[in-house]
Amino acid sequence: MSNERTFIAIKPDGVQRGLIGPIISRFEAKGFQLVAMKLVQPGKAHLEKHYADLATKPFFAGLVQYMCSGPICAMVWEGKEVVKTGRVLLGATNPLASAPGTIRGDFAIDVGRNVCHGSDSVESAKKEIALWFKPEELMSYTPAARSWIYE
Ligand code: DAT
Ligand code: MG
Repeated sequence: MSNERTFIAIKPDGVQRGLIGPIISRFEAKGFQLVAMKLVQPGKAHLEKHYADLATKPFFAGLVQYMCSGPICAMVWEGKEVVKTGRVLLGATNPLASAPGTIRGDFAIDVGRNVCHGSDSVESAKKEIALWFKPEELMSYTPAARSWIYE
């Protein structure tokens, strides 16, 4: 199915460091399709909900504080296996362990400043998209290059 969707976010450090363009470029160049995008600073309660699975971790409070520290570029990308492949484009959670050529591998050093977020399963992508976007903010369109990307 080429209509799988994932939630990708450029975190406050990525926005402040001018990495919105380079990060979007990698998803575009791969052939994935942008279906929603906005710059938002949604606040503590929203970020606690987004990272609810990590609530018991010792780094949770610091993580939420960092995510609240500036605007986030929230996006939805669509394409065949985009959830799994999106995370490959991002690289390992700890940037020091991320392969060169990945976003975190090329642009980050500390795990607490790893510039981007990507959903880890189709199920969590659905939850995250519903948390960050209203249905009418998600675009449905056929990209002109579609038949040059998919056989
Ligand atoms: P990912 O963002 O790769 O899905 P995750 O969901 O396990 O990783 O964790 C969410 C974020 O929390 C991660 O991007 C950075 C932060 N984080 C994870 N593990 C951490 C740790 N051991 N120390 C500090 N921050 C951590
Ligand atoms: Mg995660």
